[in-house]
Amino acid sequence: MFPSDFAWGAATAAYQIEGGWQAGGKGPSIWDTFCHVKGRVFGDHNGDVGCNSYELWEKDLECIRQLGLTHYRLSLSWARLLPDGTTGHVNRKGVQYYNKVIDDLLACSVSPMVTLYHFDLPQALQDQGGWKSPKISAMFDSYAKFCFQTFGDRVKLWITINEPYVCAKLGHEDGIHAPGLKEPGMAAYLVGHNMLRAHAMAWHSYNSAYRAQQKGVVSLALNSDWFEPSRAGCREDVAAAERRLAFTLGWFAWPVFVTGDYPEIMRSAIDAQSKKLGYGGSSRLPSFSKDDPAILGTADFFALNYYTSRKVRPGGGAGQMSMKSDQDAEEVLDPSWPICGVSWLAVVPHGLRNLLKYIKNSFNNPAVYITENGFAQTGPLQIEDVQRSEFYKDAISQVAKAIEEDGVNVRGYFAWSLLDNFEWADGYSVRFGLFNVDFEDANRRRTIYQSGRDYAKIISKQKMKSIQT
Ligand code: GBH
Repeated sequence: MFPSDFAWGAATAAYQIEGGWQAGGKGPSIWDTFCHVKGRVFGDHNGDVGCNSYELWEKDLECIRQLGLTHYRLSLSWARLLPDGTTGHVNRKGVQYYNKVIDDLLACSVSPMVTLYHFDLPQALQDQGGWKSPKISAMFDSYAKFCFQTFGDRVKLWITINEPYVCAKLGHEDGIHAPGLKEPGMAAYLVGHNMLRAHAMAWHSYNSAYRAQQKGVVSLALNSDWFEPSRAGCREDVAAAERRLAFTLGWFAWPVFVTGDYPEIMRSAIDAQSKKLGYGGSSRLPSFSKDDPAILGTADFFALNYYTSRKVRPGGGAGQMSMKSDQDAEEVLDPSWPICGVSWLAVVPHGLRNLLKYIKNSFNNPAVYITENGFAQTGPLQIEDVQRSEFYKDAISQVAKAIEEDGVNVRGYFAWSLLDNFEWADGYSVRFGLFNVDFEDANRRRTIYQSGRDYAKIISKQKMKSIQT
């Protein structure tokens, strides 16, 4: 049984849907720069136009209403609001755009959940060192305060940073996301560190200056797969799966929810590997100092993005300076976990329930919002997307079990995504939407998928139940 005030939502992110990359005074972001270099993104696709939500917001609102969502998760484009990244110059048209989105949602009784940062750093700040620079945390804090001040009278659910793991690792270790840096085993830890500082500063700002009046809640959205030992009960594999989880979820959740510092497993593994490789410098995993904001306790709820699961055993990246080598954990595909759609997404519904149970037990039983969960389509367009319907049905029934049988305090579920959109390195070749978007059509026509209709049915059934009881 879902609580009567359960949030039934869908999510998007600014760069993936808005387009209007230069419209109305917007400054460039690192994703604009990244996509405009050939050979980086599938088919050299980019988000210049995207779903054109900058001009077609009202079409998105129709989709939201058609699904019967109680909540909509969107992100703000930092460079649309503050073109050079600083509050020295505020772009009024950007403020107007988001004001309209927020006001329209509220007029339709849909609550906004707003992410301040979903991968799209203003290029002007990248030019000053980006997330590797110690200056970035204070800059993010100013931006966050500006947003709380401007929109916080109406927005009550805030996410500071979406998936610091992905920004750090894919953007600075693998180089497959903007800003496209490949500095394995080094930059990602520094970026993660600065993201934690930035998040904590913004939370403290909200807590001391806005919370009393605005009465909202603030967290950061953490992605994690569920990890299981490759050979059940094999001690080495169990330990490898634990390390893999610590390096993904623990990296950020441990400091914020448990100790104020990184998991011990992570610290000792990185130190040991540094020694082995004869790396003489100071630890590659930075330490928090007295001058840093307190990290512990800087989340009012747990925001989880879950997509898939992996089996794990020791090994991988041997002898290299890399996160994989630090973890000594290799992922193995389980043949019984079907992969359909995008290559990385093995469908493992029970992984969601296990992860929720793990979060309850490891992080002191927090209120949890599943801020993303979804399934992709590739190849020929299928509007009757039976597999995705099944995916959502199974995922939601796992959430119900987590609530009823495991006592996890799940407060909401957001499908990724409302619309087919720019899927980062995969461009438009991977479709995550509950609505199809025709990217050949100048009007970017939206058409509901069968999975969208089925999600709408689930929501309306749950709303009826909550009225009856
Ligand atoms: C989310 O990340 C993002 O928040 C969202 O913007 C995105 O659209 C959505 O997922 C769907 O991808 O290609 O083998 O290197 C989820 C975490 C981590 C999942 C990176 C895909 C790529 C694996 N993602 N992973 S690989």
